[in-house]
Amino acid sequence: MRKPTTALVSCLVLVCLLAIPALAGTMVTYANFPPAKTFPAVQMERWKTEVEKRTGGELTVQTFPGSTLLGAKNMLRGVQTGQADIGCISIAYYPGVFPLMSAVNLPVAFTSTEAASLTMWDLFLKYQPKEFKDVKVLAMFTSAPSQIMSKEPVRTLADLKGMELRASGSILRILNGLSARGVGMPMSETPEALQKGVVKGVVSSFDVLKDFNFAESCRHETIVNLPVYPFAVIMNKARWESLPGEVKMVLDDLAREQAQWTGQYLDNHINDSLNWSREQYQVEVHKLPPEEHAELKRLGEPLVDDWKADCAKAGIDAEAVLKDLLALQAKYESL
Ligand code: DTR
Repeated sequence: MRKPTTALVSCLVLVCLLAIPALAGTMVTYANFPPAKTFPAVQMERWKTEVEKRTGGELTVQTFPGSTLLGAKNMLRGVQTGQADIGCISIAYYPGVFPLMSAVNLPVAFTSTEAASLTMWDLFLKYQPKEFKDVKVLAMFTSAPSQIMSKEPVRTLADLKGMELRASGSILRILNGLSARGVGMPMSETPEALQKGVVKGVVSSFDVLKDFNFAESCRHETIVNLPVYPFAVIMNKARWESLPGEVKMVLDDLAREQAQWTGQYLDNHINDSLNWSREQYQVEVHKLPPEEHAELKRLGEPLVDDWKADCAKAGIDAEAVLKDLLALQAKYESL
């Protein structure tokens, strides 16, 4: 029998080596801007676990929380250009870029994150907005309703006068209407701004009291039920197209469940965070006089008009979107 030539053996070895990565499946990177403890990063880890399990390891996900791969403001561009395969964006940090889905940031008084997140997902599915045409959307979810967390007590709206508060999106405008001083910045820059005294408080959902330890400096919490913030998990389009069909199916099937899971997680976590802050730092929770809630509502109204004007410019039927948003909110909040 003839012995195999050295060239043939080398060829076989090369073929085997090239086959190993194919057998090991595909690895994708997933960037996130806030730290690992916060809810956008917690949902990212849950998504990774489920994806790896459901694809039998065919897709593995390498996660980068805390702006270690991309930060809050370069996330969108970074995913579009392939610096990361997947990224989590806060829609409110990109004014004017996502007119349709910004509807979810309007002052419509969501009381549940689960309901807000499912509403957002259904709205996205129905309208397939072209503002996301350059990326693949893998998941959507929202923050919980936004509240005031401050160093000094805010017992009535008059206490807000001149107070520098960190916010973003539609809430900035509401604050300015109240003669507070809204300072816009992503959540990932807020710990430093609070520590340096650039801001005297934060408007966000109560999860941040524990997850960023804001309860230590913000001992006063005021319930104002301002808007939720919408988030989207997006993937580089070409990278998405390169995935095997069965992997794509697993990711698509997971999307709605991920919205619901994240909403439920955050609804529970809000209570946990508030209880922890009471025990740890004896924070006080204030309620505004009832008539001041009506004032907050009045201040939110022009935002809806502005949003409608943005939609008109982008050729979006704002009335139809708002009608659907309110119907979905009513449906999910009554479950
Ligand atoms: N309130 C929004 C969203 C938000 C709420 N909790 C966190 C934690 C980490 C990042 C963002 C958020 C905001 O202020 O950006």
